[in-house]
Amino acid sequence: MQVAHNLIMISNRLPATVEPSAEGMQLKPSSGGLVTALRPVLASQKGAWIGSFDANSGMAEALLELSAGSARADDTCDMIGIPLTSAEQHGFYAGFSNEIVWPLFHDLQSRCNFDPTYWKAYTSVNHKFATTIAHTAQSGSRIWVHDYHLMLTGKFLREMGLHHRMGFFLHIPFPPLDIFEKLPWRSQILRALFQFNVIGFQTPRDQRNFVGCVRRLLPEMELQRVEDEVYSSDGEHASLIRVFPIGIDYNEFARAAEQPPVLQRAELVRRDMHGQQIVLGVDRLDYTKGIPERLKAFRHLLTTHPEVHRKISLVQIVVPSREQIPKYRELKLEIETLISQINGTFSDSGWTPVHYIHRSLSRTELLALYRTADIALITPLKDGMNLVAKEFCAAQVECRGMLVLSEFAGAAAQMRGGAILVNPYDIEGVAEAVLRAFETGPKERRKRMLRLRRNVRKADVFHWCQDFCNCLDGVGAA
Ligand code: ADQ
Repeated sequence: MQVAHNLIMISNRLPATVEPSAEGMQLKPSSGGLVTALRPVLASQKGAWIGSFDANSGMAEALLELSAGSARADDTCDMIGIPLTSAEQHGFYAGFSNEIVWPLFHDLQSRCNFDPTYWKAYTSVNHKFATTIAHTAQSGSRIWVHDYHLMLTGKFLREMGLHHRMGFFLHIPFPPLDIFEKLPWRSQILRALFQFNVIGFQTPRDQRNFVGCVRRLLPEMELQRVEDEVYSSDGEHASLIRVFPIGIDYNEFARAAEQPPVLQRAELVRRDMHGQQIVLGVDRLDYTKGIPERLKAFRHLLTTHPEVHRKISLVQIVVPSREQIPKYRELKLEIETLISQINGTFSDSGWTPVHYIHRSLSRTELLALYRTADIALITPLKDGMNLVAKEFCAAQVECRGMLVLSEFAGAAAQMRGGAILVNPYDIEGVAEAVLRAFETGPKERRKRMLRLRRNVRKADVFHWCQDFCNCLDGVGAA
């Protein structure tokens, strides 16, 4: 018998990887922005999660064992996997999603590869997702589709006759008209999005950009703004276009940052840094995160302010990501060349200006760094939200750290009160901001961090999810 699911989440990837163990194949919960945010929410509801997996990964076996009760995952939701072949992953994921939509939506159109075969793969994989969703959904299920990989699923679901309440949330930015209109499939994508009852964005900037594109590219669409909400109708379907800034599980981060293993690890980090201020960068390996620009700013600081030598070090964590794509391999090389150049020029006995870690950290290691850092330097060229900025604040239980944040991160809209905002392209400006943070005294640091923490606590991930689900419940189904 099919289980009734109240909430069906759909994302490109299932939030787990598979690993062999003594008891057979096991699902291991994966890390990453979306997964980190949603896991606690699904655990508290009768939910299902639909996502793809690599058909060659052994995941199929693990999913079978899971349904037979012999494999374990830490999630309490049912997982329904969609196997994707290498060709599908190439065209749909690496191709359309990450060589077209990802760079374009981050305003980096020169990095796009508008290969028409990618569109075919994107369409066919979105259809495949819709087929599985239609099979899983029962009367009363709410369907919540996540992110840029799956923008066409709503259209296919309506064509399959589904009248459920369906929402879509875009985790990445939505670009302005002059960039979006470069997309050869711009109208098809906009029209498909309007099959969702709720279309959610991270910031007012993204909502504004989306509405601007619709006004120009779909003039038949009626749009009406009521305060922060925009209602749309094409005579057949009505949608609500709204901002839902994603949050984190604040209490969990703050609590975990107080645990003995984190304190011990933090103590070790402090001891190794010999009283220097720690500037921390934590990013997935991605050209949107502004890592080379940040390194150049740090180099500029060391060049123009020799008085900070031996008193400050940058710890740059880079989480491996999308390494099958050549541009990402080139970026890694660029980062490593810059770091060795900086260390080659400025290192002195007992002082290494840049510490570089290229791997995924354990939660304890990450929290210890968040807790110990004197300055978090988060300078994406553009970012939907940036959860690292929020996690850093939640883990700053002693309120000693300063946040230097890109004005182009979605998080800047909520955190401008306590953070020092910078233009990540302005190398001198970023260097000056780091110096300003370095020189800020404990009283001002505390005041700013308390304000930031209040903000992050109030708009946490539960608030985000509840808000989205309430909106979905409030709108009329199709
Ligand atoms: P991402 O681009 O993945 O997410 P981000 O929001 O910064 O970016 O989240 C990264 C996540 O990875 C954080 O939760 C962090 O804890 C984790 N992480 C980072 N470094 C790590 C390390 N070394 N080891 C282990 N874990 C690490 C996308 C969008 C963002 C948006 C999120 C959520 O691109 O703009 O904020 O979705 O909507």
